Amino acid sequence: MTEKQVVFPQGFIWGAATAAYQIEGAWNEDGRGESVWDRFAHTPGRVLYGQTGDVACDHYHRWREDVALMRDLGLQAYRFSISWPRLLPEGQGTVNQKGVDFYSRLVDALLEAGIQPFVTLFHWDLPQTLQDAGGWRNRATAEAFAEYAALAGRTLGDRVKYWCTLNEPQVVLGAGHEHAWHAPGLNDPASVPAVAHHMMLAHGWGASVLRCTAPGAEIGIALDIWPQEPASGSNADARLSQWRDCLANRRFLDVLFGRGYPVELEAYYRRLGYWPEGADDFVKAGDLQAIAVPLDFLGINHYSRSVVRDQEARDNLPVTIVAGEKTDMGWEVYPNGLYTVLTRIWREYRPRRIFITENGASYSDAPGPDGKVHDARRIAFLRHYFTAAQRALQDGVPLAGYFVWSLLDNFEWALGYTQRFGLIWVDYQTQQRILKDSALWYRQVIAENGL
Ligand code: IFM
Repeated sequence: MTEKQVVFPQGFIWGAATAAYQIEGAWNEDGRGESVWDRFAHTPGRVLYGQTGDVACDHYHRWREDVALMRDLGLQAYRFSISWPRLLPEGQGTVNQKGVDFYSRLVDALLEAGIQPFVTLFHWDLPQTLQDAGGWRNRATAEAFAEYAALAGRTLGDRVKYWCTLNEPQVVLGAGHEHAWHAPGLNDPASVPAVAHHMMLAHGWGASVLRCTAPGAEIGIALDIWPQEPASGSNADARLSQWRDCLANRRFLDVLFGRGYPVELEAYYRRLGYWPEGADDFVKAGDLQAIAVPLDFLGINHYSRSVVRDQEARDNLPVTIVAGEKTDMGWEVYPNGLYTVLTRIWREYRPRRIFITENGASYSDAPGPDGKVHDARRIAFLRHYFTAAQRALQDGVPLAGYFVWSLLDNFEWALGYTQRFGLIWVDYQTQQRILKDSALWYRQVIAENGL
């Protein structure tokens, strides 16, 4: 197929994505409460070079300029997240009207620019007050999330049509509660199954209250799906890849699509004593139904794959292999993985629609002597991933849109500002923005609805 033939269906939505803590800054302005990421980043040794999201891209003050850039690119949609503690400084209870006003103005400006807002409610910045009370280990946090979702629906639901409840719960689980790489910085594997369940419950309850408070809303969740492929044809590698798929992907997909938790997952945690029986079981009557509330779309964040080999079978070799070309994150460039993910999810779960809610690459290309950013590797990356998505469309996958991660270079969590995913370069000293070559190229893709 020649590139010219890579066209997308009419009405396909092209967008870009960001998240509140990664771009907004203004961490303690206008009544915003503290989030777990403020606490984490302010704790020495947690984030590379001690960097924080205190200022980030200063989007809280520069949002008008950023919306103008989006309009200039011809973006049809913009996926951003609401900072929960900006709306509810304590996580529940008193509402911060200035926070509501900020997102309300942003939504109005987007709509005026012809850009559909896609709102994510939870992109990792849990209010610290809720964390102090136990965070996602507590069922009460899911209740607080439902209150927050209702508030967001009541205040923005008249204008925002597309909603994602949670972003990448797997990362909050593994990086945040098991390995302490992310906020809240816990090394508490025993909490993992309850934390996962309470996040799923928050999703289900949040989706249900949005249905009431934002009539006509299209509701989904954004999961990061990493295929776990076996390194060889051996049974040991196959078994390991299936288990890792269960831990990373199926634990969320199965329960969201009404199949309950994978039996092997439950048995594993029960054996470890992490999933109590009887009255102490954190799964209560009605929970699984609440979680499996029908969704309008599934959001898939996809970046790369893991190739795994069984360590016990082959002593001293690393479990995960990364071969071939890599981005600056060390993630393999493997566009076929996107095709595999899309067709597999469609085959096995039949979501009504799918959005690629994130895909992109970190490359550090900086402005050259001509003042421009020639990020040819990002263009090549996106070209190949777009082509893989279009192949999935041709095979019947109901893919409705594509959000490039990210609109702007931003705070890449524990890696601080060392990774640049943006279509737009950000100079963190001056806050100058420069459209990279990839942004100009993306503008053309959007205008032509294809390559
Ligand atoms: O920056 C993150 C984003 O917050 C969630 N998905 C992956 C991106 C790149 O690591």
